[in-house]
Amino acid sequence: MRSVNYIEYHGLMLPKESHNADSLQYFEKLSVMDNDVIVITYPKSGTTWMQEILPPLLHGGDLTTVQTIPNWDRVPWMEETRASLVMDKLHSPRAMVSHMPYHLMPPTFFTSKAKVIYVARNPKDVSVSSFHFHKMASFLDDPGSFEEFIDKFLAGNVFFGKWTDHVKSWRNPDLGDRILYITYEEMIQDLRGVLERILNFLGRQLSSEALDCVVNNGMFKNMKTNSMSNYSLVPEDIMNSKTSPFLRKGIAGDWKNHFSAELNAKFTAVIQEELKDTNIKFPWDEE
Ligand code: PPS
Repeated sequence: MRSVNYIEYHGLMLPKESHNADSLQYFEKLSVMDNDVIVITYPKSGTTWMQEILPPLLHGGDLTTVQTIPNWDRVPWMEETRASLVMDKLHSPRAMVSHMPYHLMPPTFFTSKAKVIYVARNPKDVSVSSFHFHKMASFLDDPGSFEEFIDKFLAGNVFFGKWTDHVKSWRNPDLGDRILYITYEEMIQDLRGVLERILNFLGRQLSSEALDCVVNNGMFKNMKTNSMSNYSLVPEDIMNSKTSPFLRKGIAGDWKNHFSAELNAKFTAVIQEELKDTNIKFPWDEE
């Protein structure tokens, strides 16, 4: 909390660049609607990817908003400063994203029937992606060395706190069948299959041709060239893509290029310990 770059919200560090008292008050008072679709992610887990694929899935395959509206206004973060400016402009059903843990969601979320898509990613790859993001984003603390950053990550001294707390909070049984759990790794392996699961969960259909277009548009190499999704609209003094592009590698397993054997053992032990009293299992557990 000591850094000038963050404000504290219920014990979480949030970047001042995109969060303030007004945006958090807006978040708390937000009227969540029954047909809203909310994507929940711990940062660096596939948020931007979902901002790319959800609008055409919800709107008959139409790619117009993906080609004309920046991702942060197209599928806004509920807690960020842009939310109050764009929320009323969203087409129904609205799609929005949030990095918040379950217990901090606004009161109307709990009384609504809004559906939730939770995207998880191997925390080792999340930490690598976050490390590079901290280097390129001037509004975040300098990450220090990779090893130093991993210590902060494991301790939860990073924006939105500990990865394990986030994952655990969203396993709340009260969510019932309102929530669909997917992983970044499944999207890498079989994007079409994941999109079909999402359509099924949302009770929607798309023609095979329209789905092909959504898949194609959501491919990493195509998102890289979409100025509405690659953060090139952000001034270089805020996000310096020469240091590291926002859409950096877009792969699963890049952690293997960053972790020593010792660091890997330490990381695995901490995560396992913090999840040991849960029944949460992930495809990367055996790696
Ligand atoms: S943020 O800052 O929380 O919104 O970041 P987020 O969008 O959640 O995560 C950024 C990482 O997601 C990768 N990404 C993709 N990977 C594969 N395919 C597609 N289409 C795609 N879109 C975004 C992005 O490259 C970041 O991961 P890294 O590992 O840094 O490349």
